[in-house]
Amino acid sequence: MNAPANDREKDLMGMGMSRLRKEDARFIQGKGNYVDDIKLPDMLHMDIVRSPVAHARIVRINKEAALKVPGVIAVLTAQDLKPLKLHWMPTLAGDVQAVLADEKVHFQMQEVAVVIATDRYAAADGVEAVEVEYEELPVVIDPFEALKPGAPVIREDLAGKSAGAHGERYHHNHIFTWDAGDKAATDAAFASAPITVRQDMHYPRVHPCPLETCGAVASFDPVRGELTTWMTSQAPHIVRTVVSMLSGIPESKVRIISPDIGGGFGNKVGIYPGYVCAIVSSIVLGKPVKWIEDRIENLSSTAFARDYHMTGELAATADGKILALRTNVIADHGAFDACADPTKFPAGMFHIVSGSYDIPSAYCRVDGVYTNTAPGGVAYRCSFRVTEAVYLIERMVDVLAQKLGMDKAAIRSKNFIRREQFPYTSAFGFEYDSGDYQSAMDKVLAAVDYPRLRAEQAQKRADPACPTLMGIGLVTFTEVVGAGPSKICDILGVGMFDSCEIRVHPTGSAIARMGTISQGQGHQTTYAQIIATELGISSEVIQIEEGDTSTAPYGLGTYGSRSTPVAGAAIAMAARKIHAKARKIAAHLLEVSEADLEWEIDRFKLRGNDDRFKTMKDIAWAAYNQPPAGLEPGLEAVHYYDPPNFTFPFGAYLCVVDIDKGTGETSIRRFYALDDCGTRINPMIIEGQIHGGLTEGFAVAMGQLLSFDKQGNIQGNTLMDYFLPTAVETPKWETDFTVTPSPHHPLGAKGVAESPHVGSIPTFTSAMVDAFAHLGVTHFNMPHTAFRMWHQLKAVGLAG
Ligand code: MCN
Ligand code: CUN
Repeated sequence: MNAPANDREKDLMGMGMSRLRKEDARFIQGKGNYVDDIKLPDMLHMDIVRSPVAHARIVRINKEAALKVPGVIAVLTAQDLKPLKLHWMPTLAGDVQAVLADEKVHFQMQEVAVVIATDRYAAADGVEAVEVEYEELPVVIDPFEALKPGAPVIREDLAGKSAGAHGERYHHNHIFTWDAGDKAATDAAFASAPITVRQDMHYPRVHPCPLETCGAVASFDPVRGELTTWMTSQAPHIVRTVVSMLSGIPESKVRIISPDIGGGFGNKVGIYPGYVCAIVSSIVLGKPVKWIEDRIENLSSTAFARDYHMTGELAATADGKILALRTNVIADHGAFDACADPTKFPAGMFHIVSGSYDIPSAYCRVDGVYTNTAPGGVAYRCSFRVTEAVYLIERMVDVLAQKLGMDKAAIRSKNFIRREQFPYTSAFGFEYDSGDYQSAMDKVLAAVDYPRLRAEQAQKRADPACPTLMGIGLVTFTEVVGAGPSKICDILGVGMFDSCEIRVHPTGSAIARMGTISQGQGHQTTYAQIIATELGISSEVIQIEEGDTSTAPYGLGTYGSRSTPVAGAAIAMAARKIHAKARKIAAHLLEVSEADLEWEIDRFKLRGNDDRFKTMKDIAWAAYNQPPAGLEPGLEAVHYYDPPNFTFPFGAYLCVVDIDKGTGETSIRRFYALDDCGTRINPMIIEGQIHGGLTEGFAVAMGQLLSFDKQGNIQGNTLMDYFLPTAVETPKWETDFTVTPSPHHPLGAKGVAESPHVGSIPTFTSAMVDAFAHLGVTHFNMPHTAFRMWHQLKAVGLAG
């Protein structure tokens, strides 16, 4: 009981400790519980008929042959959903999307009909037997073509609508125009600036490609009128709200459960037709219905990421001080605007595009466009278009440095927001909470001996016999995560707060429930660490439960690295409510006044007296047994936390590449990543998140791509083509950190999970382009595959 403070602290396994992952015990023994592990009595299986063409009228659908397939129970089309008014559904972006194609298909692999059968194989045979006659229409896959006057009309359902959810539409394939910043001031700064640079770039269409695809098991109980659905959702509560609104079933009778999720990465934020069809099928047939998509379906039809055609411009003085930033984006959103952004921000947080730099004037504009491609535009390990924004500004700073003949590090130093300028309001109105960019970059440059690397590069450039081109990439990024303050961030009107409920049991263990849901981030481990430190209860006896709308308080889910900034704060605040009550109980038990008590690790003690104390365990027992007069029994609390601001994690990354002059093969010689996420809850988990994010960044920069041919056939939608790096291809990562706490977060913590992805992608491009910088190259687009590099080498007269 009276062990030394050091030992007691260690026993808690609280914040700051590299506690091993609690969830690994089940994952590494194959004991996880994923949606496809859910098996209910009498469960039916659903499979989806998808369009082979990208744009066509549906002339006829014949179900007869399918209904004769043994085991097939039903075939549903848009015609069957019409009487229920469920053939179209609202998207998170304020558009509508066909649940099943209604008279027309808009992209290849669009959902046309569903087949429900007694087993998965019969359902698939049924899908083969459904006959659909299509009358093909002209296809548009290029957003620039889509905006031309005579372009085919993609969304006939919107004919004549000159306004959408985000204002005016100036063309039948135009979705919205969104802008931020001060256009007049920015234009004026450009008109009088001594130096300007401009660069077009395409951030290609990629896909998060989680190992587990999307799926659901819907179970409607016609007797009780209750709907329970297990599904792969990063945001189960908002799904419950939407399902209730669409189906008319009271929200109290809808239960959404996200069990273990095999990776989300943004792919599992949206609401897909498959989920809706599984639910409708269960309601119609009165039996549980399971739908699990396959890999090709996942890559072809669920939310892609990016596909931003960006133009960046910087205005500067001759010695490299940036005066203004201007960007213009044409954003391909596919056939339905199904982006998952806070409702008021159709381009997400793209206006973080001024980055880590003190830029006096800035303006950005984004135009969303429909094409005959799959809907999406979700983030992929990125807080709502932050990846695109960081890519743009970091590329532009490099382009400017090149034009001025300045070093990449020097130009960044010259333009950094300095430590003493925080809190700093950007030209776009974001209030950056804290940062120290110069110290972060200096630490990285010293760690890799930057001057020596530059000397080596100069030597290699001077030697024509050198078989490789050496490139050095440097990026100093700022993210915006933790959406978000409810006053500006909502999803379909629900504010983006988050929540936590903690219940301490009589014997001093506890259970806590949150409105977030882990997809691999280790919340069961790290959330318990926060509570352990706040309450003095060992994290080993704190159970964490997420993802069940019937038990957890309402929360907005896990994406945009918001769990630590928002739910993490809710956890600390709920624990502090319990702490305050515990203090009252301790005072009562020790018969002293509350003011005479001090808190030490796991106990309240009489100030300065190590022998008179009550541990949290003693207090928990007393709470259920002899609470002071006037105090309710029990020891629990709920807290809903609405953050006052976002958090702004940052980092400095450096990459060294060697490109074979003959083949274009690239080797990542070194990758050094320094991250600052404020207070660190679990350093080991942070490191794991950073390794994962860097690996996904490597995948995007070096190989991932979804593209379309002229007929709208999707390319790259199998794992034969889509690049998922294994341990063989993945470089060795070196990680480092600084700690600049967030002043407004109760723990000083910022999010971290997406930083390595956001920061690494432009670092790879920076390094690849740097290898060619002495040959006059300023930019080329991703992915930097060997084949594309070989073309690049040829373009500058190398590679034979
Ligand atoms: N953490 C910490 N100290 C901090 C910040 C975070 O110890 N200062 C810990 C947290 O306690 C948590 C983890 O790091 O266990 C990530 O926290 P955070 O940065 O708050 O991000 P979220 O938990 O909200 O995770 C979401 C984020 C997103 S949006 C994507 S995309 C992504 C990512 O997480 N998807 C992932 N990492 C993933 N990792 C896995 N394995 N699988 C996914 O699908
Ligand atoms: Cu940003 S992809 Mo994550 O938000 O689920």
